Amino acid sequence: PKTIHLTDYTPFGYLVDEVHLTFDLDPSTTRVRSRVRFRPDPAATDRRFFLHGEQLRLIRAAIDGTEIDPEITDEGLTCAVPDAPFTWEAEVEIDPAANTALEGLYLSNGMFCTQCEAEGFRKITFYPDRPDVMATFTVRINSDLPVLLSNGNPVQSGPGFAEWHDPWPKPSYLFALVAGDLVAHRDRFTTLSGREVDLAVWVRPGDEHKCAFAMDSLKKAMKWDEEVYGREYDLDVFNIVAVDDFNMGAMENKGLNIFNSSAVLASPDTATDANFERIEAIIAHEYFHNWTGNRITCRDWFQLCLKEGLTVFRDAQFTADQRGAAVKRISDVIDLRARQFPEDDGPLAHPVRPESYQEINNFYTATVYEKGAEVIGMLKRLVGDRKYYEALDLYFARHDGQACTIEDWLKVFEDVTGRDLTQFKRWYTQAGTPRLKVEENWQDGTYTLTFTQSIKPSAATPDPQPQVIPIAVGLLGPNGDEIRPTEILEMTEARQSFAFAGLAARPVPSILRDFSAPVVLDRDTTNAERAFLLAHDTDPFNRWEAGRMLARETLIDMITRDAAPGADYLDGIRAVVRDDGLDPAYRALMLALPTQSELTGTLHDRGITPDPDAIWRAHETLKLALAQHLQDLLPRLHAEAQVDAPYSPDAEQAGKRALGAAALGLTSRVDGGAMAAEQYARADNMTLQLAALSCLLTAGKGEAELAAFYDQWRHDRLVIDKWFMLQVAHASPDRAVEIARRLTEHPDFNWKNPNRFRALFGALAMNHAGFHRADGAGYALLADWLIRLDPVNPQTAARMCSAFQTWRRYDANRQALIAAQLDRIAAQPDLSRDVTEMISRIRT
Ligand code: DPP
Ligand code: ZN
Repeated sequence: PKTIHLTDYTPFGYLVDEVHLTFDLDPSTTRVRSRVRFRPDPAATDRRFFLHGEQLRLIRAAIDGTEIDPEITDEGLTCAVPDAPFTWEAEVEIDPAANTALEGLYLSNGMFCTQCEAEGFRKITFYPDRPDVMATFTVRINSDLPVLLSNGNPVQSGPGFAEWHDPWPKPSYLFALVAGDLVAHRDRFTTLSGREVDLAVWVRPGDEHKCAFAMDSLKKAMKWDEEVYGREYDLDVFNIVAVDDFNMGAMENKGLNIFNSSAVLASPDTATDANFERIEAIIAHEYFHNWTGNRITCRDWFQLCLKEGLTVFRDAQFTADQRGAAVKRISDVIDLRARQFPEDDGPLAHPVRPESYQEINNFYTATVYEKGAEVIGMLKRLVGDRKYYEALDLYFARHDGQACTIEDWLKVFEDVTGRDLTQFKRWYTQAGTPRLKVEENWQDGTYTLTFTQSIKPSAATPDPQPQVIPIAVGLLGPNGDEIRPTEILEMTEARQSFAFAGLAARPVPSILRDFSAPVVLDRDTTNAERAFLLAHDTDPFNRWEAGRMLARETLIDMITRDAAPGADYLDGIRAVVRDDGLDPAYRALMLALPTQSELTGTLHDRGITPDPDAIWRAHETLKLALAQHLQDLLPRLHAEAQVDAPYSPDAEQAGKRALGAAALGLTSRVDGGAMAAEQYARADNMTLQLAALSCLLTAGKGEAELAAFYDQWRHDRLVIDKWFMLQVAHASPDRAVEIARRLTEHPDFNWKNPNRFRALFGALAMNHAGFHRADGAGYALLADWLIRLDPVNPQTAARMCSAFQTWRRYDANRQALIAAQLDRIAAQPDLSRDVTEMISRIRT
């Protein structure tokens, strides 16, 4: 496959004034007629006329009404065109029913739908399918299906057809079409300036009762974006459609967001609190794209973080406002460490703005999204809130209607603040997680912190240079009082000192408060000091972090020197979780341990080869020790989950249930699952039901409940996904692969459905010791199924390859076993570009 480079960017030679599309829908022979007004772009120099197009059967093409015979390849077509404005017309035939890759126009349960980001529109018709070509679209859909939707506002409709017009110029990746037998959950929203917007969530009949929460989230997001960013909606309608077969979470097509049904459908009996929170966040995310992504889009796909990093940052702000900033921040950092740090630390490392790719679908990564959002958080910390919003106002004013770059984005901050962001830009251009080593000095009332930053060289960034790191620091006195409130130290050198003078006693530092930069902090300290911070830190993030680090060091001592769980950790956690003045959601987070795969990262950093079985055993031992240490408190903590009010997925109730679930998890380690069985029997919502079933499975029980659960929910696809996931996720390491293998033979294992495939194999990859079984059976099973999935759905297959990305951390035996599977995958004939690229990057 060929490699595309950022430096090769050249503008398209033509501007597009308008696009007219007509669809005659048919499952296997859909006709698409296009009429496009092109004109030479006076600013461009390259006048080659190339239209992307893949898997299209050209019926006819014409320029200004004259039929032509273009030169067609696998990738598109070229032909001679006039040196003046002209009208391009084409008619193509496509086969949505055969489209299992779920990219372009495809069928899902009899519903026509589209996914065009990043490069799916070229599977619908011939077009300059690149984000810097923006045009207004008018779409006519001919079909007998009852609901026919496209972007923008409805123009007219009648029996067998509907016409839509989108007045906002957009790139083709934001095109969408939906046709099917759908029902709407409707509402209205009045914007700040009085525009009346008709809102609808479209679902398959039978799912109507699962839309209310998504609708409510949408209205909250619309209001929030007006209040916080001054951004108003700009069409008369906003439609959301739930689709069962979807590669991503959701897609921000202009005025017609298409969602994976898992990211929109929820009712208390079928969705957990975590599902509700995720839905609220994704609805907001896609809605926020209307300004950060759609009105202002990306010049090319290297700039993906321009819209994704910013939109993730915005949805995180929204969730923090809805549900509490500390808990949201902690959850995001847990996620960043679980998904982005391993990526940045391994063979898939790439900058937030990559410089080359073979298949852009492989770059919808945690680095582009989550680290991209962290970079914006740092920028906001460095310039302050007021300047941040001033810069955003300028961004919207200056670039509305444009396709932009990271340079454009940084320039608005430079113009508003007068700062030079040349060095800051390295966050976008260098791969790798900076490591921040801390040294301390105390002398004559002055406390000095010296930081050394370093980034491990990688293929993407062989010679890393120092970055700008905002380090939020506060100081505590010996009695636990805060003696210096948080301030931001702005580190720019490779090694740099910051002094705090006039102190009466040596302070205890609280460094990197609120996780002010996505770095690994490396500081020699004692568990006693961690326990002190766990008891006293005023920064809720760092207080949690102190507990997390205590847990980590406890586990590492258990793994490496067979130590017993220490009192610093057990007593420290006990004091926090018994404090009823603290938010239950926060206390629930305190009870979780660093994940087993996270521990492999720490061990690897310290030059110790991680042993998955030893890590698993330490985890089990520490959970048991914690359960015993907290035994008298657990019934009370568990009782928090029994709220008297009717079920609501709000933060307050969800936090109580999270604490209850954490307590139940520990209790099950000492009562053999008795309390979990009781909760299962009584559960009247999915959160309680699933928590109970998970505990039973972990305790090696729950066979009857598992069968009953299946019978109860066999007709609900999203719940059956959970049923698959649960059994593998909570299997003991020696059984996980066998259970997964057995489940692949289950009649409900519809492996072509991405949610179902991910439920099973995502859970296997997450069952750390199970997946990394010493005989390699886990690797072989996953490889078998990646090979099977690749010809059907390369995008989802490629995504799952990342289960192997940390392979170099393990022992020689496991490395050899994984290498053999990677080589077996790579040797498959006709392997997709997606998987080829992933395997070759991982294998190096
Ligand atoms: N739909 C994906 C997202 O919203 C890609 N744009 O992030
Ligand atoms: Zn997005």
